[in-house]
Amino acid sequence: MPKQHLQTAWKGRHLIDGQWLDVARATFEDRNPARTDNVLGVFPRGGTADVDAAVAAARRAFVPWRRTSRILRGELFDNLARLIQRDLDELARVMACENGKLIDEARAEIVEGLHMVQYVFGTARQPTGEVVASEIEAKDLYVRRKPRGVVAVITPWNFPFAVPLWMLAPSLLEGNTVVLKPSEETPEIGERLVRLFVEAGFPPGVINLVHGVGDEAGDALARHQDVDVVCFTGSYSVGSHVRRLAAESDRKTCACEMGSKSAVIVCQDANLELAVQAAVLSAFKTTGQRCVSAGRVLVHEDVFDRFAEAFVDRAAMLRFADPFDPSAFAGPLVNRSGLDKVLYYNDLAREEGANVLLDGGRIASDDCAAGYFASPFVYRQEHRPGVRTIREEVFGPHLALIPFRDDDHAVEIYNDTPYGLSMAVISEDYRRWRYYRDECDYGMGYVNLPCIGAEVHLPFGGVKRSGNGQPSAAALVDAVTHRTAFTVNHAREIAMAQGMSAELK
Ligand code: UN1
Repeated sequence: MPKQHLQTAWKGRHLIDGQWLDVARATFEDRNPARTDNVLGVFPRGGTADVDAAVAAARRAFVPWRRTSRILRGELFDNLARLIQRDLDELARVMACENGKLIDEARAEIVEGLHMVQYVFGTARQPTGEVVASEIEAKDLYVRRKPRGVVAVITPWNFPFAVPLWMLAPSLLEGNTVVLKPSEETPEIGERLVRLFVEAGFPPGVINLVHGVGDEAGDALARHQDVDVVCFTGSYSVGSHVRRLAAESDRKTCACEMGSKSAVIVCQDANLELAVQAAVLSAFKTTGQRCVSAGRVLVHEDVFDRFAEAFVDRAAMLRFADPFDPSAFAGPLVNRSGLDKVLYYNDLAREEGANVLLDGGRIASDDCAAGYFASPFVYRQEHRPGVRTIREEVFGPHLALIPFRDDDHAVEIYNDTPYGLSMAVISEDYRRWRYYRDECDYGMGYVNLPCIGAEVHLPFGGVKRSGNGQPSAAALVDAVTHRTAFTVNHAREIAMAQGMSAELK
C-alpha cells in the first residue's frame, strides 16, 4: 500500500451547540475504497434525538447570528479561507483515503471549496438589495433579502468538501444557521471542515454537525418541522424522497441537485482531437462519479467511426489505480454498491444489444484487487425507445456512443432522458452551437470543453430530474433567503399607488 495512505483510527463526533459529543449508541465504519480492509474510523450514527438537539441549537443561534453585521459574518469566512489554505495538503489526503479520489483531484476540490469561501467573503461588502422608485414621489421602495432561518444541509460523498461549502457558505453569510449531515461514505472530511468553522470563530449553534445514514439522520432532518430550508445533493431517488419529506411542512423550501445522464455532442465539423479529450475527461475523470459526468457521447454519423476509434484507443490507455499513484488517471469506485451498479449496467448494455467497443469491468490485478476498481466500458448503441442504458444514470466508467444524423436528431436524443444537468457541444460553427444552447435541457452548458468543470461563482443546478430549479454555489442565495419589499413614506400624509383614493369617507 502506498505510504501516503493514512493508517488511522478516527473517532467521529457530532457537533451540537458548540459541544463535540461522543454519545454514540450506534456507529458506522468509514472504509478506504482503494483498500477495503482498511477501516479509517468509526462514526456515531445519529438519529432523531441528535437531529432534534442540533436543530434546536441552530434555532437558538439564529436571531443573534442574523443580527450580527453581515460584514463581520463575512470576515469569519476570511479566517476560514486561511485555515483551509493552511490545511490543504492534509485535507486532500483525508479525502483521497476516504473517497478514493486522486490526490491531485482532491486538492482541486479543496481549492473549489476555498473559492466558495473566498467568494462569500468578497460578497459580504456588496449591495444586498435594491432601492427602486415608487409611483408616489415621497415613497422609497426597498427590496431586501432576509435569511430564512435554519438550513439543513445533506451532502454527497463525491464532492465531500466543495459541495457542503456551496451550501454552508452562502447560507451562513446571509444570516441563516445550519445543521450539516455529511455522507456516511465521507464523514471525516465533513468533520474536518466543521472543525475549521469552529476554529475560524463561528459561534456555538451557528453550525452543527450530525453524522449518520440517510434514512435515519437524513430523513429526520428533511422532515423536521423546525427546519426552514433543506439543501440536498445526491441521487434522484433519494432527492425525490427528501422533497416529499420536506413537503410535509408548509414552510419548508428545498434546493435539490440530483442525478444526470449528461452528454458530449460531437458535430461533423468538430475538431476531433479536442472532441476525444473532452469526451474522455467528461466520461472518466473522477471515475465517472461526478453528477455532471457524461454517460453518453452523441456523435454525427459522418465522423462516428473516426471518433470512436480514436476515443477507444485513448480510453484503453487510461490507468485506474491507487489515488496516490502519480501515473493514475482515476481511482476506484466509492463502495461495493457503486461497483455492482457499474457491472450491472455493463451486463444490461449487452442484453440491450450494445456493440461493445471497449470491454471494461472489475480490475482484478494485484494492486487493484483490494479495492473497488473498474475500467471503462464503451459501446455503440442506437437511439431507440426503451433502451435503459442510454437513459439511466450509472455513476461510473460506463459510456454509450450514440450516432446521430443531424442537429435536430442530436437534440432529440440529448433531451430523451429524464435528466437535464450538463451538456457540451463540440463544434467550430457558432451557428450550430447556438442551436444546441437554446434547444437542449441542461443547467450547465459548454462549447468545446468537457461537460465537467463548473466554477463556484456560477449557478450549479439542473432541470427535470436533475434539479428543482434552485441551483447551488453562488446562486444558493435565492434558496436560503426571501426577497422582501419594504416601503417607507416620507410625506406627512398618505398617498396610495394606482391612483387609489386614500380619503376616509
Ligand atoms: C458534481 O458533479 O457532483 O462542475 C460536482 C464540476 C465541478 C463540480 C461537480 N465543479 O465538475
